[in-house]
Amino acid sequence: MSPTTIRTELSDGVACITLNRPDKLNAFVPEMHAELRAALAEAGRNARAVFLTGEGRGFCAGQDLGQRKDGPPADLGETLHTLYNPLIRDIRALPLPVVCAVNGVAAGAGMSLALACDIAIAARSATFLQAFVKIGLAPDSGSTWFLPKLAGAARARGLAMLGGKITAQQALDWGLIWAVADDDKVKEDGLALARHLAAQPTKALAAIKRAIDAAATNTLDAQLDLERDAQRELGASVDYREGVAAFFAKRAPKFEGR
Ligand code: LHQ
Repeated sequence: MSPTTIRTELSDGVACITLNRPDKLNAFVPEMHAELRAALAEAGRNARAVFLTGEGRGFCAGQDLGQRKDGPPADLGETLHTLYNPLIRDIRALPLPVVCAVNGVAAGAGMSLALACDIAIAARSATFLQAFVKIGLAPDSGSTWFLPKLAGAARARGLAMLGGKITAQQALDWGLIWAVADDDKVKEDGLALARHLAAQPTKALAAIKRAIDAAATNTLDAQLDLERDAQRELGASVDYREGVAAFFAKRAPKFEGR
């Protein structure tokens, strides 16, 4: 059955995923979680990079609050446990680079989603906000982990406690994202980055992703061991052989992701 809350397309080794609830600034509903996770799993089988963006003027406004305003209070811990946390874990565990083009506002868990991606590029007019505190919540979906690591504790506290918007340029200056692009170029540029990555040594990219994540909690000793083990594996890869051969032949390498 085709998805209803996202659009997907596979081209040039890139799984392109577009969040597609533009009227709600692509806010999350359970179907979107399920469809997004299925698309990531599919990418893991068929693609060499993922490109994620939003339809319309927003990237993602976090949880769809319309689903939360009536009825008895939901167990939000359960929502995180069953929907958001698995999604963030899937992104980090996927052995492929995930590039996101933040085409507009990224709020609440929508901002967490952008932070969870490997490379985030944002439209000049995009904004980022930790909207949680404005509705009586604390940041989730990894934001309390990503923010202090990327931007430092002072900025993390300010963003989370004040809940104010920052611009794409500020997000760049604070180390939250990789680049800013003109609004009409952000998707094109993001897709070009994803296409570039899809033609790179996929196993090496996966090892880089794993190693940088592990560095967040490892000692230097443990990290040196991890680097040794990863390099041992990569040294036996087809792409390493190709990379070295291409270097000496003074030609561009043709990496196969093996
Ligand atoms: C929305 C939403 C939205 C529904 C805009 N829901 N309709 C996890 C565990 C479980 C539960 C709780 O949450 C979490 C994680 C979270 O993500 S908590 C944080 C949830 N998100 C927010 O609090 C953000 C709420 N949205 C906003 O503050 C603003 O909409 C932002 C700053 C994102 C954009 O502002 P504007 O550009 O001024 O747009 P707008 O407010 O006019 O929104 C456009 C439409 O989208 C509007 O609908 P309408 O029918 O009036 O045109 C909004 O109601 C709708 N929308 N966010 N999260």
